[in-house]
Amino acid sequence: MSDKANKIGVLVMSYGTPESMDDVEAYYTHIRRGHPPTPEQLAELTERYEAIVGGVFPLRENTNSQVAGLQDKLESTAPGQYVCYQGLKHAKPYIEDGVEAMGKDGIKRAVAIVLAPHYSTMSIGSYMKRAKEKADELGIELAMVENYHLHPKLLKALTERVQDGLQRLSATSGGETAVRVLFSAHSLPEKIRELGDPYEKQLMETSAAVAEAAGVKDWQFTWQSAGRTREPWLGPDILETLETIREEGVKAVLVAPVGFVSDHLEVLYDLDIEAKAEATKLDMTLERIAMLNKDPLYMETLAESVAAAMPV
Ligand code: FEC
Repeated sequence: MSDKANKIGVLVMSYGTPESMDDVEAYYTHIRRGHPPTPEQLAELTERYEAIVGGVFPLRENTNSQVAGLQDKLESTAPGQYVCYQGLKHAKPYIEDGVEAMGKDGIKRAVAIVLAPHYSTMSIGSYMKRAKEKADELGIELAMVENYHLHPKLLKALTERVQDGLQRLSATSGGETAVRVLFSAHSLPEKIRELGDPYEKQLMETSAAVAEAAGVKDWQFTWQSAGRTREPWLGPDILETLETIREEGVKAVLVAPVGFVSDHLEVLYDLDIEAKAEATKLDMTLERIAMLNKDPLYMETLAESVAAAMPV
């Protein structure tokens, strides 16, 4: 039995990203629940990864450093009590691998948390289902952090970023005053509404709280990164929103993707390349808030949420 056996395991879950360009097809196939992408779909995704930072996968490094940061934070607040394991939704180490590693170390009690603040049955809910199934199989008691979208330290970190972003936007837009803040998150299929899913409500709550704390009056919420499937996804998409608000006279935009916590494809491509190009076409200035990555306030949000779900 390892020296970890008496500690509380912390399963830190994240979306996952390919390990190399050779891995993109397997990754995409996993996202598509075992259905390989068409050659065109694969080429399109490969191009997006190539466009961000020349085929690097920043989400892997960022997830690694968030897991290490959470371990450090837990160690400083409750020395020797918690040990973190990583489990990814669509890449190795998978969620089940993380739970299995806890089992091998003799862990009996654990907490699961996702590196995404808002609950949807299609996001956090599906991570939790897989973690719980494996934990039950191995006889591990598993507590869950289902969301932390209104944690005061998360709100503070986001508020600071909106304030910084507005200053940057003022400089790049030459002091433009027709400014709007667009809060955004990953779209999901519209059918989540029929299921009474809390995702939209939680996103609106985070956006409203941050806008208020940052003193922002002119803001709205918009979706981004909708999947390429035939079913309807929640909208309007940010590209459509940019066009609408330009018609309303808005000339400068700060995007605050509060549904995400790291620099990754959906931010570095969908916002920094695609949305920025659309803004330029519409003769608008667009800036984005810095992502949380390993922000100490975010690490504290995670550590406090873990400790509240399973105190020592
Ligand atoms: O940087 C990277 O390599 C990965 C970036 C990445 C993040 C991410 C987060 C979320 N997704 C969510 C939902 C869906 C649904 C589908 C879907 C599809 C993709 C594809 C890629 C992708 N997602 Fe993602 N997502 C990231 C990347 N996502 C690539 C496939 C190609 C495409 O459609 O663009 C549709 C498939 C399905 O039906 O399952 C739904 C949600 C999040 C935010 C919460 C979280 O992080 O878990 C929700 C990061």
